[in-house]
This record gives sequence, C-alpha cells and structure tokens, in this order.
Amino acid sequence: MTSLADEARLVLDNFTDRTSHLLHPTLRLGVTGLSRAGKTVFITALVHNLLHEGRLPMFRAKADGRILGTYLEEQPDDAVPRFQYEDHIRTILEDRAWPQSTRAISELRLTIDFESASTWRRMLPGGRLSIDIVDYPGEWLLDLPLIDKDFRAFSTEAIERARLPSRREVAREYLALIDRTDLEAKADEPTVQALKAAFAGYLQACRQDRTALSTLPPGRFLMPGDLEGSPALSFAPLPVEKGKNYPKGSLAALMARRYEAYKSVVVKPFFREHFARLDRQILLVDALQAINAGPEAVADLETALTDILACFRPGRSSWLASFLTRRIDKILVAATKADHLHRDSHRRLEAIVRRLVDDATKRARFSGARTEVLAMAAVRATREASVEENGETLPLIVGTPAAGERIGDESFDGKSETGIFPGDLPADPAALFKADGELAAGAIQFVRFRPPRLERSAEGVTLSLPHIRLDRALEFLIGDRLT
Ligand SMILES: Nc1nc2c(ncn2[C@@H]2O[C@H](COP(=O)(O)OP(=O)(O)OP(=O)(O)O)[C@@H](O)[C@H]2O)c(=O)[nH]1
Ligand SMILES: [Mg+2]
Repeated sequence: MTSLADEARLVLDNFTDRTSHLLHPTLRLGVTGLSRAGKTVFITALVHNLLHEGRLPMFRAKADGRILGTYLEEQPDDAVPRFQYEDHIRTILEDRAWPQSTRAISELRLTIDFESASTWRRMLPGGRLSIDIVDYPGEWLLDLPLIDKDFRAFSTEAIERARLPSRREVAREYLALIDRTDLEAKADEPTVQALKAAFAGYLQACRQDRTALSTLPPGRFLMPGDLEGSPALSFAPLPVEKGKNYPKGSLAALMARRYEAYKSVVVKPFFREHFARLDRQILLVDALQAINAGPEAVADLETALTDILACFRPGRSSWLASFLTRRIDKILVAATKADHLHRDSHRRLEAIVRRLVDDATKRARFSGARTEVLAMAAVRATREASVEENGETLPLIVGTPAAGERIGDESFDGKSETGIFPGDLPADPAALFKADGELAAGAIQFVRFRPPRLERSAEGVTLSLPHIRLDRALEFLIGDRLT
C-alpha cells in the first residue's frame, strides 16, 4: 500500500517532470549533408567551441557573457550509440588529421545554462537548453527520396542514370546483365546476387570516380552498416514494364518485394526516428568539390539536394507527411570548407550555393521556414596572405596540404606549409550550371589541408579551434532560444 507521502511524491515527481520540461527545453538540430560534406567535423567543432571558450563574437549569448555553463549530458535515445566527440577532437587536435568517414549513426546531447537577456526574466532561475544532434553516414541521406517511389519508378531512374554518357562505361557490366536477364523467370538467389553485385559495383565505381556524383541511391549499397548481406539489401533495379503483372516467384516480383523491404526496414525508420523530429536544420553543402569536378557534378549535386529537401515538405497524401509532426522553422544552408578560398570569394561561394538550393527552398512547405545561406568553415585550416606579382596583389591561402595531395606536378608531404592561389569563382553562378560554362573543371585549386596547429595566446593559453563564421551559424540556429 502506498502511503500518503508516497502518493504526494508521485504527484510531485510528475509535476516536476512536466515543469522541468517547460524550464528545460530541448532542440533537435538536424545536421544534414551528403557524404564528406563535413557533418562530423561540424558537430565536433561546434561542441569544442562551446565547451572550450571558443572565439564566438557573433554568437550573442556568448559575447554578452550570458552563458553560465556548457556540458555534455546523457543523450535521450538509449538505443543509439553516443557520438564519440572525445575521439574526434583528439584526432583533430593531436594527430592534426580529420575524423574517419562515418559508418553508423550516433547521437550527442549538449546542454547550455544561460542567463536571460531581458532584465525582468533574470529574476527567474537561469534558463537551460539541451541540443540533441545526430551524426550518420551521408550516403544514407540519398535514401530519403526513395520513400515515395515504387520499384518501377526507382528502377527507371536508376537505369536512366546508368545510361548517361558519363556513367555508361562504369555501368557496362550491370547494363549488360539486365539486358540478358529474363525478368519473368523463376527467381534464384545466385542471379539476384549477381545483379546486386553488378549494380553496387557500379555505384561504388561512380563514387571513386573523379566526377564526384551525388545521386547514387540506395545509400546502404555504398555504406551498408550492419545490414550487409540481408535480403533487404539484396536487390537491384530492373527494366520492369509499366502496367505489367509479373508472376509471383518471378525475378521481377522478388526484387520489387525486397526493394519495398529496404524501404520499410531501412529508410522509413531512419526518417521517422531522426528526420521527422527535427526543430532546426543545417544543410552542409560541399560545393567546391563539385565545382572542381565540372558542370555535370554540379548539376548532380543540385538534383540530389533538391530531392532530399523535398522530403521535408511532402504532399499531404504522402507517407512522409504523416510523420512530420514538428515543423522546421529555420534552415541554415552552409557552404562548407570556405577556408579553401580567400575571403574575397566567400560572397561568390554563397551565391553559388544559394542557386544550388534555390529550387528546393523556394517551393511550398519551406515558405514558413527562415532560410539563410552562409559560407563557413567549421575548422579553419588555412590563413590568408597575399603576394605581389607584376604589380598586382594576388590573394593566397596558406596551410599544410595533407600528405599525398598534388597541384600540377607538385606533391606535398603533409609537413610543410604552402601558400596556394585558390583561383576565382565566377561572379555569375550560372556559369557553373552550363555544360559549356566558362569555368572548366579544375579551375579551382582544391587541395585537402591538415587541421591547423593550435596557437597560443600571449599568456601561453592554447586557443580553441579557429573557424569561419561558426559563430554566425550558432547565432542563427540557436541564438533566439537563449534569450
Ligand atoms: N579545411 C576544412 N576541411 C574540412 C572542413 N570540414 C570538413 N573538411 C574536410 O572534409 C572531409 C569530410 O568531413 P567530415 O566531417 O568527415 O564529413 P561527413 O559529412 O561527416 O562525411 P561522412 O561521414 O562520410 O558522411 C574531412 O575529412 C576534411 O578533409 C573544414 O571546416 N575545413
Ligand atoms: Mg561523418
């Protein structure tokens, strides 16, 4: 029998639970980006700068001295691995290397105690905001657009893409195989496996290829996670005909069933558990890599981003709509790795990225969300300099190129600092979107730099990781929740 005191406790607990939720709001920040866009580095740098007194002049709460404390807390989801912040930051600071490409999902909760900006609210106990962030392999993002596509739509698109002039060669084995496969024949596992292997091999080859193509679903064919070898991952697109009924047990019927299984076992839970619950979103775009690879890669990046963003503003009848319970009210589109360019080019980079996501952000659902575009570097690996040449001042960036990087005939050893003239982005972004645009592939000097050596202040204090506009990003994404 519960005593009166116990019951009172229960009531009180429930009450404090509810009120603490009121006093202790949380914000789910979606860090969205294709593979290698810079998600893991961004999350690591954001946490590091907040935990270690980073230089964040444009982040108001910080600049006003209203942040009382920042700490990592237990994450809300028990079944998701923790984001290994400590390992990642050690890799960056001590090894001066970048974290490995992400192979599985992970999560982190960062809590900020702050003092309110308004005088009368300062009478109340200080505010507290917890930010939940999820990191995942960028390849998986390619799956979101599959949710609303049936097997035939997926197949048609995939095969059309494989037949593009730039891809036809790497897709040859897969295309030849589907040509000689009888879709109505009884399905047998070796045939299924051979088709899957040929298709996955083609996707992998596209990725390796310098053309840096972005539209390569299904994402788990590139980064399987723990589902490798399962039936849900053993299928391939087939040239199925419209309106035709393939007999039960046929190859086409089996592949279609497995594709649906992939959607329900892999894609839908990923969307439901992580994307449907976001409050705010930062979309990281590595435009420089695509620009460097040429107009086709740029167009491809545009398609991929448009398809992905479309999932956040689905039509009413769509499966997606039923799960989007929260509404994202702010989206920051960040052109990452801006430290590869001189400051003079940052406006141009922003204009290019604005144009890349233009279609996607203009459409309906987003009209309610505030969108901003920013050239940013979560970790600034270079500094700026200039040289005089023929009476002209040329802007340079100076950094330590990673071992094995090359510019022309010169190859770098990963130890010495070098000044590089990064090249000019076109003033008119349209130049990048035309196949015969003025900017030829390789016009931008793009080498990978090692993370910077941390400098010490005059007092001998090691400074936190340098960045470009990370403070502006923070202000846009969470500033209004700290007032
Ligand atoms: N110079 C510079 N390079 C960066 C920055 N952010 C990312 N990079 C480079 O981009 C690479 C990819 O960054 P990640 O953070 O691992 O990218 P990701 O989005 O997590 O990629 P996946 O885990 O593969 O999905 C790094 O290895 C760095 O070479 C940055 O702020 N500055
Ligand atoms: Mg990552």
